[in-house]
Amino acid sequence: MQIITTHKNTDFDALASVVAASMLYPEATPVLPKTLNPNVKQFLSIHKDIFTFSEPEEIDLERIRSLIIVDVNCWSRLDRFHKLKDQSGIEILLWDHHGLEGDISSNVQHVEPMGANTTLMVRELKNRHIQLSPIQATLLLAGIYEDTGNLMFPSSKAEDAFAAGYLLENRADLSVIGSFLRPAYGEKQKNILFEMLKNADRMRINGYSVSINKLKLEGHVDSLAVVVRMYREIMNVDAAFGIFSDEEKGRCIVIGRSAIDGLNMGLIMKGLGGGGHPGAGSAMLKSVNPDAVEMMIVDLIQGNQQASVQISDLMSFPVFSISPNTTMEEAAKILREKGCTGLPVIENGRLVGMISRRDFKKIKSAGRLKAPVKAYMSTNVVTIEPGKSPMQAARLMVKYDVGRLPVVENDRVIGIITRSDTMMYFYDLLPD
Ligand SMILES: [Mn+2]
Repeated sequence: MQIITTHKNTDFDALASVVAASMLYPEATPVLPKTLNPNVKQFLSIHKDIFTFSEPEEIDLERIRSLIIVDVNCWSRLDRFHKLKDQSGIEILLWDHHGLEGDISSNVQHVEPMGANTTLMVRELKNRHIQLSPIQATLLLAGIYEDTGNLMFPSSKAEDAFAAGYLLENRADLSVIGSFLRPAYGEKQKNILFEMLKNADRMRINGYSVSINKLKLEGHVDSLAVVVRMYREIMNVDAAFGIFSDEEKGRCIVIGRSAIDGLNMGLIMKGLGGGGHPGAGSAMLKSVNPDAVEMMIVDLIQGNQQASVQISDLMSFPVFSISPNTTMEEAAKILREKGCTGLPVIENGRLVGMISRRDFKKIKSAGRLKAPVKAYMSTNVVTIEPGKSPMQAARLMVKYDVGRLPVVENDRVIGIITRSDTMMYFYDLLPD
């Protein structure tokens, strides 16, 4: 017997992957976990006759010879089939798009980082010229849209868009997708969101705006991820976290959303023992207090930052500089020769100003070209430290309308970072 299955709390990507797998492996029995996301449940309740699945309890584990696992690579997230973990003689076929490593070792692997797992499977359906009905195409597209945030999450790949295009070609119905992907947001969720907004605050961690909200919750509430997503949008922060503690059960559910590339929510949640995507993730922690969780999150964001690209990786050095007594005439010549638009002015090793091409506009008569640089340089110099992130540099440049920042460490200028250096970083044009 061959079984197809996926992760608990099944979302559209997981459901679509199971359906796609049953087209690729028509002999196999598709099995859905008992816990489905509310909108998936709704979708299935009106498509009952079209998509049929078995329940884990109906399957005799002894008879399984082959297991096709989709959209997950972690045994503990399977419903009942995790019992097969250490059983030998079972063939495992894995289809997964999560970049983080899991604990399922497989005989056949279709694992590739992709915005949605459905994308991997649609590519295969297309290659094999397997016909799709409009309803199948609709479900598959819902899977892609959900996991890629309508192709807007930074984890989305060109392949996801190609697959989406292929499904639209096969008459996927966008209005159906719209009504099911519209989050299950009800009275309970609204009250939680209002509660969160009442004691909302934001902080800066490594240049990112972050809001961490702690809330006591009793019992189970569906769709907390939707609440956190809306909370992030309203707060307009780079990343938002909801720490929902259930004192009775002695546990915390942490849900995070990130709208920024440098802050990988999946990695942060992995650090808390959970998981997810760059844009969204969650974790469940037992017997910890919410304040400790908050501190862990702050630490993880700081750690996350240190691991990624820093200003010291992007800056140019050595730095050409001039002294405050250099004449404007000479400064102009140096700027021309070095092909740069500005230079730091340094006296006794200390940064005292910046002179840029813009400053020459202040010169009213040719005679003034003999004046020293210190008469025209700007003295409120915005600097940055080498350990900061490219995003922080970009923010300073926008805020102070400057095109370059001297990189200062222990009062010494050790490099300079320009607008084009940061641009190269954001567009991934860095030399290897
Ligand atoms: Mn997925």
